[in-house]
Amino acid sequence: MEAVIDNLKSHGIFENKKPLFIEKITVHKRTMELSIPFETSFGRFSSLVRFYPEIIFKTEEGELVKGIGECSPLNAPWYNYECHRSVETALKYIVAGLTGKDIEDADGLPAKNIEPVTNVHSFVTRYKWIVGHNTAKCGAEGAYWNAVARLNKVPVSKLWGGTRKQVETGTSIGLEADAEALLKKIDIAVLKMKATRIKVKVKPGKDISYIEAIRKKYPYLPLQVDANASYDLFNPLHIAILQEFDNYNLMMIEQPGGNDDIYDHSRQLAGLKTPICLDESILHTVHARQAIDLWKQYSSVDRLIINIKPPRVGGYFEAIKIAGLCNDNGVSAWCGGMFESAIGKTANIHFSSRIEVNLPGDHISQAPYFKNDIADSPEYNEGKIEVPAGSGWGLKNIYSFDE
Ligand code: OSB
Ligand code: MG
Repeated sequence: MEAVIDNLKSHGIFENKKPLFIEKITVHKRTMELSIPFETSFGRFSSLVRFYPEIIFKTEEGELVKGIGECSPLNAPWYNYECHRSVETALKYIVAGLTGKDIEDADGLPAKNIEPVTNVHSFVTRYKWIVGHNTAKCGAEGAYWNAVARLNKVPVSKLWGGTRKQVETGTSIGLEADAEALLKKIDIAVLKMKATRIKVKVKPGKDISYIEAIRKKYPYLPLQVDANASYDLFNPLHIAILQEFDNYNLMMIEQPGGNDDIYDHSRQLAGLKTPICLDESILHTVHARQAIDLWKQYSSVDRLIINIKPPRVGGYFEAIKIAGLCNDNGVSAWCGGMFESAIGKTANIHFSSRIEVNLPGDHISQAPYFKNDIADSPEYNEGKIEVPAGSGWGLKNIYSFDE
């Protein structure tokens, strides 16, 4: 398969040509309480730290425009190697790169005579040299797009070639102590939220009996499971469980095997009817292309699904490229979440307005994600969420960053 090209036009993405001078970068930090503590196979958490890179740009005419993005790490390196501590450090390098300064001198103000940025490549190039740290990079790129959209008085989705006015929304439910507790949450998601589909976390020992209980009560519910890398694809007992999932008409099994594995997923599970969804192991377009190649060789493309999370792949342009690649090859794609607060979730919703994102995303929770969110979220109604039409992210109220 050929490499994916970086040409913005061919991906239907707006190319900003106006020189934008970086005036000042400020990174806001905010700790927020989750409304409902969340448990997965890798850990349990009740509060999260979010970073909001804010960039003030100046046009050649002297107009000032502000953009804000979000970085949404977890508290420890559970899901990937990133955590809020690593993001805080990586952001210092990103700010240094963007402002043309050494890390020791990076104060958010630009170096003398530094060139303006124009399109997203010219922006991203300043920190592309940093290996990894995708969650940190995503927040910086978000600030860029937010500013460009506000300058042009259009919603970000328009710059990204998104056409949906609303996107289908599912919900992710964490591990519960027993099937009864899980069913209580399923009831809320089905009856009260009317989520388009439900995803439940599973791990060895908390799997078949839970799914069985759900299916008994809701035989036709669009249902999928997420294992967060908790099964060993070379353990016959684990393989037997994964094969048993085939009896429950699941939409997909998300990342059952190794956190950084693509190859063994493609081969060891080739016999399953249920599609395999990759989350943790797809960090960029090259991984997506390699996964598609492997599924073509050992399985088939209709059994591969990719969960595209902009923070995991280092930004929105990369996410759009992966979505296009999936679509070109008959692979379904959807946008998962990282417990983003309102800015990050809204960015994901704008991304999901692209037609290639063809399965419901994780954009809502049983209760508002946070007790003290940073802004009011877009309107949700019976499984659908509005893609904001206002300029920038289109958020109505962004509250103070001060805690
Ligand atoms: O694996 O999709 C995941 C949350 C944090 C880290 C990883 C994952 C998740 C979720 C929740 O499943 C998604 C959300 O509602 O934001
Ligand atoms: Mg996942």
